[in-house]
Amino acid sequence: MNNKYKRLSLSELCDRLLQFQRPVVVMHTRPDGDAIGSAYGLCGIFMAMGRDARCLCSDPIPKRLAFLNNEKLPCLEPETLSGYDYDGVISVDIGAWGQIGSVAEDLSSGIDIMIDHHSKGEPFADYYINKDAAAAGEIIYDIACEFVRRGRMEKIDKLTAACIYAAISSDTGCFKYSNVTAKTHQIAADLLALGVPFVEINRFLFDSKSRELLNAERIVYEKLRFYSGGSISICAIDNSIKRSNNLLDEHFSTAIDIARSVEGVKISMVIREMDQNPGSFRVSMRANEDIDVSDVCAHFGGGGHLRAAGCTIERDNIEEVILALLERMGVTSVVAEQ
Ligand SMILES: [Mn+2]
Repeated sequence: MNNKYKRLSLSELCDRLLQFQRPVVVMHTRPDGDAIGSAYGLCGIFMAMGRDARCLCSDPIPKRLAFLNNEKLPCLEPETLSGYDYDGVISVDIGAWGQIGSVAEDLSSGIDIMIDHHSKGEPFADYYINKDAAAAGEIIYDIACEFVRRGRMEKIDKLTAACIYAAISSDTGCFKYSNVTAKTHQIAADLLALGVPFVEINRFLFDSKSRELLNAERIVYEKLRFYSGGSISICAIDNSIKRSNNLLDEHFSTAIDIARSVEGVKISMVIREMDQNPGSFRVSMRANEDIDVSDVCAHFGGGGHLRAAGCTIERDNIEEVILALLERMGVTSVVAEQ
């Protein structure tokens, strides 16, 4: 790892956080439940300590996850950042500078502290990275506990607890992925004891579908292709499919779960052309076994975890993206199987 930046212990991290009165907490582009829940959770902690904190994201919060947003934990619009008076920037759930997105240019003094749980990636600020944490939300919980222990806040309020719970539940697929540890469940138990409305949160996260999402899933079932004796599944969604069905990228959020759910599949991929950026394809990859998919993604400039990773690939069309990925993975027959 780059030693230009300092690795912080949890205690040092908390010392540093206390230096901020009006921090901005930035999350990655295309924010997921962990990014949003962790950022809101950290803002909630700052607010509980009498500070003023704001979340920031280059992309809008998806409608599906909007239930985590509310008046108490306000989000800055990217275009208002330059006029906003802040005294520090903390990134959560961001493993690489490139994942900050367009707001990176407006962050004049860069990032002060990086809080993350991804196993690969270059620190771009003094950092606290816990690779054993199933979600950035687990780290936010540890931070909250440290401040309670120090008497900086009385307890974790219900809203902050809900955000942290949602972050963890989101990144663990409702506590069923391989990243879950005994500690994950212990934290969840602590949060439940604080009165977190886990039924509602998990229903919003996993069991609630808009008509658009349902329509997108129908397309995913139709489009799913298989390679390498059925061990690789790929769903490719370009802008023409989205346009002709009146759908956006965010509606395909469950495509990867469908792709990975098929019997015999070891590696699943969803490739989506970006709504605003034709020719740019976002790849999500999952392994059902201990196969390092982050390696393949790293080759294309992305990264992530052993069994869950992503990258962005620029090509003329989506078929070329598929070919590039299959080639990198050493798949010899690039004809989709029936
Ligand atoms: Mn995460």
